[in-house]
Amino acid sequence: MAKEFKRYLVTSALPYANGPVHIGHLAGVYIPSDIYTRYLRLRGRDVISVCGSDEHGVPITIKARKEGVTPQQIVDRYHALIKKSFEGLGMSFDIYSRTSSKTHAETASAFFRKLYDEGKFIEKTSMQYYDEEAQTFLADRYIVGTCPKCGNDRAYGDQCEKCGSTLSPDELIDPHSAVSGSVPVKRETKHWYLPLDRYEEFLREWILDGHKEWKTNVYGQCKSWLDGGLQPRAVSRDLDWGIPVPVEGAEGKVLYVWFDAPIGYISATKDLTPDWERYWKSEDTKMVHFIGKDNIVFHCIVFPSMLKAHGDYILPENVPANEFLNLEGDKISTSRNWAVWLHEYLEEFPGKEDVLRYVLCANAPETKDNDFTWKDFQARNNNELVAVLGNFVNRALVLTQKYYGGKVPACGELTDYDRQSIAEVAAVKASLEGNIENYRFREALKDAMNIARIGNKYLADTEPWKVVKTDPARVETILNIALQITANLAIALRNMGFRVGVLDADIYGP
Ligand code: B3M
Ligand code: ZN
Repeated sequence: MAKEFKRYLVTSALPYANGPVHIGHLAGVYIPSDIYTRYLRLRGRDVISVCGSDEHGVPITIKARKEGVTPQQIVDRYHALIKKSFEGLGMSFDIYSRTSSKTHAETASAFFRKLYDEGKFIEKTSMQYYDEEAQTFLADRYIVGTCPKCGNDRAYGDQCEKCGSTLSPDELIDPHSAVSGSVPVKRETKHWYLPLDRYEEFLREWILDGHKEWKTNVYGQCKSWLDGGLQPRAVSRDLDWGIPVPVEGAEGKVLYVWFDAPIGYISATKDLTPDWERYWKSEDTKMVHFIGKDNIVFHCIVFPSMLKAHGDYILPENVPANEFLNLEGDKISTSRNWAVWLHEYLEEFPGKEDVLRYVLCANAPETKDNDFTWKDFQARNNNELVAVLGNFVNRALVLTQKYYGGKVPACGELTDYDRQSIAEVAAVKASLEGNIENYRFREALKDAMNIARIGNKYLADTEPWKVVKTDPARVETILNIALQITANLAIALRNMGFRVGVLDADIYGP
């Protein structure tokens, strides 16, 4: 039997504050998490949704260097831009925090320190690439070269964006510095590693045996990581931007961004409420991480191992990661400026936030990569939102206005057909709820639209505009039912985060 939870903690991947948010982020992470959270709130459940900017890591320092500004200036700029555009879209996070906050530095340091004091890390000295010209170690994206797997000559020291492989700097062919372009030398440096191999058994049991219900793309990636065998992972870097490693003799070293970023979920909760422990330290909390597929290993393998090592916190109950959204058949790319940026959309289509939400949810890459096209955007707007949803609501409201001056007419005796239509709506509502609870948001949106389809069919079949001439009393009942269907539709779409202004009532009750 499924476990009953008393409260929910919803997290959404923290966007890097080195660029604006685009439709790929929205379809993959933020629209689904917002629908899930809004639905739980409408049901009267105890739920909080946390997010914030991820303000550390090499992509930020590289951008700052390129522009000749400080990393702090970069993150201040993009944190403000991202926060504002999320608000513009109507995202309903309970807090949108940032990892450069004081709370976060304290929380991440304390987390590291506890693991350090309890001997949960390995200390290792190794030879790493060093740029003699720029006098800096070359962590992650500071080193570029040719990918050994696909031959892409712009692969990074941590990842090849072309083929998606995770890499280590030593695997790169013809490595050179992204800072000065020079060929790096090797220098000795000490770092702390989380020995993931020690958590393999726990992870196998917890995920492979215990969470067979996870989405197949997520479960499959976890299985292949675990079957491949886990290695110790460095949790520190030689950089001057980040949270200083809180131990003696660690000058010039900071926490690896993927060590501190997920702890950001904890710090954000702390900033939201003094009652944060109720969410993080109770088995009655259902924690759900919304992420994109490139973040699966960090949320399913690395962060849970950190949480397990720490011991005070709960583990996620589900990690419903989505695949990627392409744009007009081509991979979305920040560096090639191939994207629809949220802040630009909001400027160009004022008042059309719901259209974007609708299209991105209807076409969300839930089980495979998907494509966004402007043609499809237009078609869905005209053939679905206008022709199905708008048409029904408009007819129900216009007729009510015309015959009853805008007042809801009384419901008289019901025909079998009335009862059948009402029952259909109830069945769709139940299906919609099940779909949201199980992270099938596209299906849930189809359910919501089916309520409008039932409404359109109901009006077409009952023909109130004709019946009004012969049996006006019957029309009262017909429009009463049409308005009930409209109300159900409004609520269903509220779950989707649409700003329908029809109803604000709490339809589900506690
Ligand atoms: N900033 C990576 C990304 O945007 C990263 C997510 C952190 S979640 C803790 O893909
Ligand atoms: Zn590659």
